[in-house]
Amino acid sequence: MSTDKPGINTRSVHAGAEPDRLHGAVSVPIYQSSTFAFASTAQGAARFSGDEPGYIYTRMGNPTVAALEEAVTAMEGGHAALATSSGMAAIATVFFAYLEAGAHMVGTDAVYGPSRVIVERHFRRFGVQSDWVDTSDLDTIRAAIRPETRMLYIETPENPTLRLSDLAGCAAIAREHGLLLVVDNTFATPVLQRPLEHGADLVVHSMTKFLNGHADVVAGVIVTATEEQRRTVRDALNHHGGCIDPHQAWLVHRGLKTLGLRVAQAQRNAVAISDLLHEHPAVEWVRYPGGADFPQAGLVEKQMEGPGAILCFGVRGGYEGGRRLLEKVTVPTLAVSLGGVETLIEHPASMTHASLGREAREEAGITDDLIRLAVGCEDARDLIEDLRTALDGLFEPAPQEVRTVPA
Ligand code: LCS
Repeated sequence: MSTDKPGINTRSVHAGAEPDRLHGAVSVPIYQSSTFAFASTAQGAARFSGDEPGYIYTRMGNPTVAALEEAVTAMEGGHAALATSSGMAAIATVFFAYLEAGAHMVGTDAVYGPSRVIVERHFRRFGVQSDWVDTSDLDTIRAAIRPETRMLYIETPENPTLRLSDLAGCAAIAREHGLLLVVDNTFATPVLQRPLEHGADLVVHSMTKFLNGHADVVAGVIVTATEEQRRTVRDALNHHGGCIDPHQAWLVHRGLKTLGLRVAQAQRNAVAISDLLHEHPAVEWVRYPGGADFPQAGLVEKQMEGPGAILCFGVRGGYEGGRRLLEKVTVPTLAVSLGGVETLIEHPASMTHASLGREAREEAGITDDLIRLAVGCEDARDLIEDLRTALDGLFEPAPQEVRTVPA
C-alpha cells in the first residue's frame, strides 16, 4: 500500500493481501499443507534456529495464516498477530504464556463465562489466583491489586452487560503496578475501538464473531504490541498447540474484508432497535452504548467510534416474559454467538453465562431477565416489524392461560 495512513477499510481489504508472486492470484492462496520442504539439511537447521526466515510446520506458521495475521495487525495497529483455533484458544494461550504458580490476576466480572471459568477452575489447579471485579470502576481495580498481581484482563464492552471499562485509565493502573493489560476486543472490533492506541499490551478476539462475520468458523487471535510479546506468545502457542487451520484462516480473512461494512449496517440496525425498545411498553429496561440513557456515554465518546451492534434488555414478566419473546421472534435466530450477518437472540443466564453460577452472575449484573440481542445485517424494517409484533404479543395471555369456552 502506498498511502501513509490507510483507513480501516483499506487496511482490512489490502493488508496481507498482496497478489501472489507465482500466478498473480488476487485472493491469497490456501496453503493447505501441514509441513514445508527444506532444500537442504542446512536450510532445515537454519529455519529451526531462526537464522533463515521461512515456513517449517503449520502449527508454527503458515503463509495463508500469516496473511490473515497481517490484516488483523494492521487493523488493530499492533506489532504482530497470532491466529488461533478459537477465541478461547487465544485467551488460554495468553494466560498460559503470562501466569505462573503464585501469580494473581484481576479480571472484569461480567466476561464471556468460559474466559473466567478457565482461570477459576483450571489455572487455579496450577496455583493461579484471580479476582473478578467491576472494572468499570478504577478504584475497584486498584483495591483488587496485590503484590503478586501480574495481569489486568478486561472486556469492554462486557459480554453481556455492555458496561464499559476506561481503557486509558486501566492502562495507567497497569503501568503503575507493572501489570500486563489484556483487552478482549470482540464486541467492539478494531473498526470501533483499538485498545493498543489507549495503552493496552495485548488484544484478544474471538474471530468467530464479527471479524469472520458469517457464523461458519470458530477462530481467535492475539495481537501484540511488541516483538518481545510476539516471541513469548508465539512460543506459548507453538507448545500449547491451539493453531488455526489454513482453510479456516482463509475464510476469516475473506470475512474480514467486509468488517467495516457489516459493522456499519449492524450498528445502524441496532440504533433503530434501541429506539423501538426504549419506547415499547413491554420493555422494562434497555442497555445499549448508543442509547440516550446510556450511563457511560462519555466513555463511548472517548474511546469508541460507535456504540456497536449488541444490546441487552429485560421485558415485562421477567424471565418468563423473556422466554416467550425468544420463542416469538422470527427474524432473529434463537442461538448463542454474535457478530454474524444474522441477528441472534439468547438468554445469557441459562446459556452463555450459565457456567459462572448464580452468585457470580448476580454480582456481575447478569440478571435472570437479561436478553442479549446481537444485531445482524438484515433490513432494519424487517427486524423492527418482527420485534414489535413479538413485544406486542407479550400482552396477550400465554398459551396455557387461554381458556376455551365450551360449546
Ligand atoms: N470472548 C468473547 C467476548 C466472547 O463472546 C467469546 C465467545 C469468546 C471470547 C470465546 O470465543 P470462541 O472460543 O467461542 O471463539 N462468545 C460466545 C457467546 O457470547 N455466545 O457463544 C459464544
